[in-house]
Amino acid sequence: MPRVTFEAEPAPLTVELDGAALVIIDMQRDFLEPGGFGAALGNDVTRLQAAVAPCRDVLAAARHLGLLVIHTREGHRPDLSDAPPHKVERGDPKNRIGARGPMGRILVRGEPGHDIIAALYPLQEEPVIDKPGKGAFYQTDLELMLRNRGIDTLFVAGVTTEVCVNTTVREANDRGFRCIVLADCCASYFPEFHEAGLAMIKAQGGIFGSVAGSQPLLAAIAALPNKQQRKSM
Ligand code: TIU
Repeated sequence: MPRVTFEAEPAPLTVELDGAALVIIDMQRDFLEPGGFGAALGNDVTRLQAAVAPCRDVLAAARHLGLLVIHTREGHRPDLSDAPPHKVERGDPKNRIGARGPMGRILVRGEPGHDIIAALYPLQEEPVIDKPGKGAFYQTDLELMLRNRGIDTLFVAGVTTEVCVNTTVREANDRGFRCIVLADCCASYFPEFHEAGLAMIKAQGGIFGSVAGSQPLLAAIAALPNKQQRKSM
């Protein structure tokens, strides 16, 4: 696969696409649609909609290129044996993790609300990581999957910017992965936390990673010669 160069903060980047994957964090009905976990926490879930179209465009480009795409979902086993009691106990008992809502039991694997939204639904061959925590590396086989494929760079998208995206990026950074957070492909229930979440990643020379818009990346991908042209170069 070719390499792309595009604008990013704190500095422009060149990425060998062979060593890169797109990781889409928790674009689940439970966070984006009314009646799920996000709404149960008292949030305005419509705020996350802004990330859907940019994610869809990057996902389409990644699929076209043949880039590894990994989806994650936050949630727990139906018996909640993997849910820390202190996590479950937070919030109104009628509305907490495991309670029954309009999309099934809140944040429970296998329930309609736990699934990924239709617009970004994984293809059969795209791995889906079910994670019990906010970070995608905690108690999952994500790291093994990335190392087995020689991946060292992650394009990160999803929700929410300051919670699962930030936690995952911090985990990835400590494990030696380079993270490029796609700003408009992420969203938060709190616009100010979205901005702060991105600022924290790219500050201090990119202390946790880089932040880029999806447009510069997509433009760089669109400018790539196609396979046939590459062969004759
Ligand atoms: N509440 C909130 O902002 N986020 C989460 O609980 N999980 C994720 O970010 N996926």
